[in-house]
Amino acid sequence: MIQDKKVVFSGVQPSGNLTIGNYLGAIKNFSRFSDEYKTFYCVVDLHAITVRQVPADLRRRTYETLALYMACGLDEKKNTLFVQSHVPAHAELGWMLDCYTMFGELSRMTQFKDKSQKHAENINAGLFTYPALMAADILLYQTDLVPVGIDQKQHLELTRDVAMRFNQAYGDTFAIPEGYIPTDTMKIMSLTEPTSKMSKSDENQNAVVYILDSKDDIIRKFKKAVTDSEASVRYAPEKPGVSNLMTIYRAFTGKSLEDIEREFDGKGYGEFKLAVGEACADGLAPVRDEFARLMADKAHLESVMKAGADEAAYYARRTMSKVRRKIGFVN
Ligand code: AQP
Repeated sequence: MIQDKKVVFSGVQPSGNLTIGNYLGAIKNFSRFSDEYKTFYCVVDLHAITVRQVPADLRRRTYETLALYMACGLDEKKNTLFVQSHVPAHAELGWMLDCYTMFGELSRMTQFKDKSQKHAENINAGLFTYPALMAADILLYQTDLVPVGIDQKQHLELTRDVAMRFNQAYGDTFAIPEGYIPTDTMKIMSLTEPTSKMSKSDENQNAVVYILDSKDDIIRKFKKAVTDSEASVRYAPEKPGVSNLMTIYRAFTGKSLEDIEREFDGKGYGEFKLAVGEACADGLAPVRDEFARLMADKAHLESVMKAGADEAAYYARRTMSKVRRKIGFVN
């Protein structure tokens, strides 16, 4: 709680071009909190370097992720928009929380297991302790609510455990955050392997729809999406490809699953996939236009980053002085 408002915090890694999974699972929901909550939305660049990044790409994507936040409706006057590495308290609290997070807990994180398989040549300590840094991101701002996709649920539960452990040892220090996981779009799946999550770092470009893809590319990717041989538009666990496309269509049109089944009753997958592609491309068109406008004014993006970091640092300092005192560091 800050002043009399509850606090929302969330972040996205500038580790690739953002996908409609990032959009529907996270960013699209951010702006609904702007009026009633004190909101902190962060570009989590420290997290991104747990996987090797090309420096110039990381820098460009950091600007792009901030611009996308704004293009998706986050007004910089109503939300604190900033870059994680601009507020050193994240790394500082991250280290401290490393010391209150157990090896066994971190070993159970499925994202660590997945990413260490995917990046077998670079299983670094940061990849392993990533959840303690994420806990620091959230706990620094006395966060009440964290809007994320379902893949982050396990990290969020660990954040709560670490906060409770710390509070138990030293008395009330951190607010205990809750997740806000959208029921309809909590996990958008890959278009080519619909039993795996759609991820921005997927090497198969056809598996992923990026927020900034052109209309033609979006339609082409949906046309190629893996479905099944039954040729009926029906939502069912044994039809992961079709169910995923229905989820995406529902998110962009607001239609119910029953309406969608009726709409495509007796029609082939070709027509259905084209409709999904068009709805998605049309839904994203305003975001793409606004993004282009924002990216043309880098100085403005830099002033937003700077003001956001100043504001975030102010709140972070309040938590850090409490934490330092409780741990026993000399002031
Ligand atoms: N497919 C998805 N469906 C719903 N939500 C998703 N999110 C990610 N993918 C999906 C949500 O987007 C937010 C930001 O994610 P992140 O950048 O912190 O990293 P991530 O979860 O690891 O996302 P990616 O796209 O899979 O990135 P890479 O490939 O770099 O690992 C989070 O709220 C996440 O839940």
